[in-house]
Amino acid sequence: MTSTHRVVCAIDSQMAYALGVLLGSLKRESSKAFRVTVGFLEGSLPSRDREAVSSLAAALKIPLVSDAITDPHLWIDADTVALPGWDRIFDVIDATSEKQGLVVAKRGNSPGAARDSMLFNAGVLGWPQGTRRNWAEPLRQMETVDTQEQALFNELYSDTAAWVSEKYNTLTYRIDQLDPHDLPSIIHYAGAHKPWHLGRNLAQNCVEYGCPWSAWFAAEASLTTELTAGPLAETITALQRAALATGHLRWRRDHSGLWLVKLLTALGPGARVVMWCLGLLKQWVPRGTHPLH
Ligand SMILES: [Mn+2]
Repeated sequence: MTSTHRVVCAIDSQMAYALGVLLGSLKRESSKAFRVTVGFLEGSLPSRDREAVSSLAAALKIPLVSDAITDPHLWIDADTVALPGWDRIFDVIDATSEKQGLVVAKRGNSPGAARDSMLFNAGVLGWPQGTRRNWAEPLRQMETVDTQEQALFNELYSDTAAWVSEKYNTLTYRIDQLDPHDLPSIIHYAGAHKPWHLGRNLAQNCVEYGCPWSAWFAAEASLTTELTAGPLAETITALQRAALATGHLRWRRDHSGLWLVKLLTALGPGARVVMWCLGLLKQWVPRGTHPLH
């Protein structure tokens, strides 16, 4: 049994602000103390961002650590938000054996899940006590895919893993299919377009409709209310502005949401008219995949 929960994630400069909002939500909704390890590739996180993340963590009273990880921990993508009950997953991690190797969340049988053959999404992973399986050789033998580490973990662990409810890694397009009496504890904004790409003057529809992005905007509002009174106000504003400009546009179908969000944000005040027109079509568009509702 671990005394302090451990959470691990990795970011580059594109995800610095997202991590700030996630840290705030983890802290607010935690039931006991935890520490966070943030990984980054050499050269991918300027010292300005490293300092910003460190000062945010310090202000939130979250210990940041950076040593090699041998003890049980929760891996979490920075494009997630924590909601009440998120740290109950540690009960399962503590009860999972080295033989099982990994704790993963179920994926629903939605059309979205059929996009690839992977049994679990790697955005939230519970690593139990014990040594990890050798990944170098399997990785060499695998064909190259878009989400390589996800394919690798599926290959290595899906036969033995301990499974938890989808509520610990709720992909946004699944929101409509969930049990309203068993709400998500972690929402994962997988996909190219993210809540922080949307100009906040356009967030209103989404918040009123209670779309999955509204949970992220609520976490952002809590963080800024909590921290902008102090010396971090400028840091947060700078991170927020930088985050708005992140995201690489590509000519691919799964980037259509990002194109829409970028276009609306660039339009400024005129975007409201466009959104009203597009809103007429929204009953045919699944929730959680765009800012229209
Ligand atoms: Mn992700």
